Amino acid sequence: MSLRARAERRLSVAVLSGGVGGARFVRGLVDVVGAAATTVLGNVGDDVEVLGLHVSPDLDSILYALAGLADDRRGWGRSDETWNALETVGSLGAEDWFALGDRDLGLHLVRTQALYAGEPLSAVTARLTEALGVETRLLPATDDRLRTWLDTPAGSFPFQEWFVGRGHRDEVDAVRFEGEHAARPAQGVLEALAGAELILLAPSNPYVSVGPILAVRELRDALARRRVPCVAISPLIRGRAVKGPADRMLRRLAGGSSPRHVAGCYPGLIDALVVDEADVDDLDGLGEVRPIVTRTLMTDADARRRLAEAALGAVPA
Ligand code: FO1
Repeated sequence: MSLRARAERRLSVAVLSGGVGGARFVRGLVDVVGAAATTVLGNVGDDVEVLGLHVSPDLDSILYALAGLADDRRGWGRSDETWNALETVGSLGAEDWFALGDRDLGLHLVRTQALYAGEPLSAVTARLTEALGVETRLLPATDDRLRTWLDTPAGSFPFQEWFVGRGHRDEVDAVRFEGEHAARPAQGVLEALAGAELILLAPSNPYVSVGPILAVRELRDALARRRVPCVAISPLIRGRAVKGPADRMLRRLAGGSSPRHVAGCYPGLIDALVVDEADVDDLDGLGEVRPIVTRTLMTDADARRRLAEAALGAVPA
């Protein structure tokens, strides 16, 4: 079956995704298979409470990307943003290290109020998605509190304190997920995995973006029991991350940053790994994981679509 026919048949896809790279990839995927056929399972391990507001950066990166509201250059937050509220916060001597723009703030206000009133994160997310005209289903991996912590030589930090506050400068000795034992998949997550004809792991950091999603035990078990192909897209090219600390983390925690080290982050969970053309001579040690070689840098909409099509190619005709 050609890629076009596959897309026209609306192959149903579940994609596990972190923020920046994942959001770009999801845009390409939705272009190819359509919004109705796509369910995104988003990371909440880097959620943070700022100035009393609940911020879900990865869900928001995906939401803004699909709504056409994302700031593509910055990679997070909204385009056409202003920072008046943050300036006021700073001038009052309060916490301004985590930059919330004026437009972005509106969304955090609505989400926080709903959570405070007892609405689950998945329900608020569905409402926000609908209000922004996004047809793709976006589900947090869990409605329960799950927070990523990094153990470093300088101490242990919650994700955003390490990532933004300290500019992820500290090497990471271990990644932990507070709340992982109690976290249950959000409503719709297991059904999305069971109904998918293809499961994708977006080109996101395996440790701090996909890792917290897989820390939800029932979700991980469902993935391990899958009857459909699961394909990861490597976020690295020639062992280097396009953005962020994934390469340094892999070298320190896995002993290297080649395709086999990326695949090693997902033992028993993936059938294929999409790698960049530049890595074609570095495919040893993948074992049962089939390499799919293509250009992985998502420079524009065409490149995003081509990458999604390459991953879709893992489904037998
Ligand atoms: N990233 C930064 O590097 N600095 C910031 O001040 C910052 C603020 C911020 C506010 C809202 C939001 O949704 C994301 C924000 N991010 C910021 C991005 C975020 O820290 C990370 O990109 C993700 O958590 C990792 O996927």
